[in-house]
Amino acid sequence: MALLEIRVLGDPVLREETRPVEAVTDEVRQLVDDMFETMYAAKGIGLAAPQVGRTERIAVVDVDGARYALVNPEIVAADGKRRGEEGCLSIPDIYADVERNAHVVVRALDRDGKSFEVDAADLLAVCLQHEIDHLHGKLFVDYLSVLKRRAAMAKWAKEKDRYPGYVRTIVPGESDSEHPEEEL
Ligand code: GNR
Ligand code: NI
Repeated sequence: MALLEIRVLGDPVLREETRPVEAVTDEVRQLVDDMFETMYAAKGIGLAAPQVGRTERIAVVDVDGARYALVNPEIVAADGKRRGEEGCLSIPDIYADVERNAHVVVRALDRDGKSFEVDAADLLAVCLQHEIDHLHGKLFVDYLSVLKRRAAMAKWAKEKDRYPGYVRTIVPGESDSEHPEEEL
């Protein structure tokens, strides 16, 4: 297993369309395992391949113990509306309210290449939509109004200097805030 570097806003890989995985090989399983390790170390509830610089259509999530590796995930049903605060490991310390479907059904392949469906509500549904967006180059800040997006980008303009080369190195055990003094 290995910790992967997380790419932050400004890295073009976050804006790329991913390519479907043709076969769930040992290499794919290795990437899934490394993504889980990286997500846990970063204290995230989800992680998509572009966030670790990869263009395969792969994401992982763990929302309160509901843990899924998702290869080639797609939303097959969606309903309801829900607004909630989102954050992203690729846009550290920026948070904003986003409207999402309250309920989604997602179909994907698991780490054995077997098709499954997850019927999700609440935070798990939000996280799945957030990750699938990543797989299409879309970020939560894209949903903000012009004014809110401008405010978020002004804050990010200061934050981004902490990530030279758009790379964020995760240190296990380190606070998820990049500025621990701000937690006081
Ligand atoms: O850790 C994360 N928390 C989160 C909170 C609300 C909505 C979505 C998320 S996903 C995010 C991890 C991440 O950036 N995944 O791509
Ligand atoms: Ni994200």
